[in-house]
Amino acid sequence: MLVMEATARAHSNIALIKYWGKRNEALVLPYNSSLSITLNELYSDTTVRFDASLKSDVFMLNGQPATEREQGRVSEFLNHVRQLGNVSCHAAVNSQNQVLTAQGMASSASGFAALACAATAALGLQMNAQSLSRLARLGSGSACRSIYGGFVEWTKGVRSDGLDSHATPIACEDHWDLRILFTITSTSEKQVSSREGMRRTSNTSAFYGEWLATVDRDLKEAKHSVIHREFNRLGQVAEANALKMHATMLTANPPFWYWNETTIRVMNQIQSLRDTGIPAYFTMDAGSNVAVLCEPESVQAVRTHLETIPGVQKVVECRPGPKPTLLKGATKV
Ligand code: 2P0
Repeated sequence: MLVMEATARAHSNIALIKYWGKRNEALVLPYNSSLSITLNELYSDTTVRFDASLKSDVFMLNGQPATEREQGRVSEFLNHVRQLGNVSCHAAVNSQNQVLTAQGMASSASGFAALACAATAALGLQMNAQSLSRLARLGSGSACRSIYGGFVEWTKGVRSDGLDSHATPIACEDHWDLRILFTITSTSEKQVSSREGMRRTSNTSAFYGEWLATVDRDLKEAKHSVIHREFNRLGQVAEANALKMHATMLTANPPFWYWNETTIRVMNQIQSLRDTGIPAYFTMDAGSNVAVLCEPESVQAVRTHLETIPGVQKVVECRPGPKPTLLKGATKV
């Protein structure tokens, strides 16, 4: 009986310039380029076992059978890998997240990046990072950025086949000791998936055109700030870009938002902290949790402050993190 197995760890990422909207849903091709930091403390460990005796794909997430929708997404992704490896057998996928699933903490980014690495390693496929990034993108857009460590850009590309839509590293994780304080305001599942949110926004928001008209400028500013380690410049453009993305949701039809009362309290408090001379900036993805950016010298003060805000459940401190690693190589039995 043929069994091919591998385990990989991939880290999640937080976008400073957001990916929001797809020009091609099937190939997960974005309307705009984006920029992120890979995160050391938030990751997924995924084992993939291709096994000729399996009658269908099986996906276990955090020790539980995944939902039908999640199973479907994983199977669809495995079809791409099977095609690349020219194999037809089913696979058992076992994934453990050190990320809160489906609450704007990009569990799909680390999840699909780890799945791409483990599944291709299990089949012994030789993939360079760029091909892995393109493959991970087919599972979830933000996953293409998690194929690299440190500071990463996802270039949207212009081709209809998506060959030029992949991530590229712009600075390694040791380039800049930034801190990202993940501030958990809720652990319940969000009502509008980011997939549906992007679709609704790009189809109906009058502000979406303005988003697309200004996001390249934001990206250029963010990239310059990362390369030259200009913290206030980076914080300002990241915060403004996040608010602009959320403004497109407020103006969608029907409108929607991911924030809760605590999200807004955290935003207010970060602005007040800045007024007292402590530099810190916020960003939020498609969820109610807030990622607060700060420098090492102020991290303790910012963290202590965040922990006193009513409704804040937990603060997880991250730094720029590494690229994926193969924890266990392919075995053939
Ligand atoms: C990002 N987000 O750049 C943006 C900002 C949410 C807000 O990527 O539909 O799970 O699987 O490609 O990657 C979340 O969306 O979406 C996301 P799909 P994904 O991080």
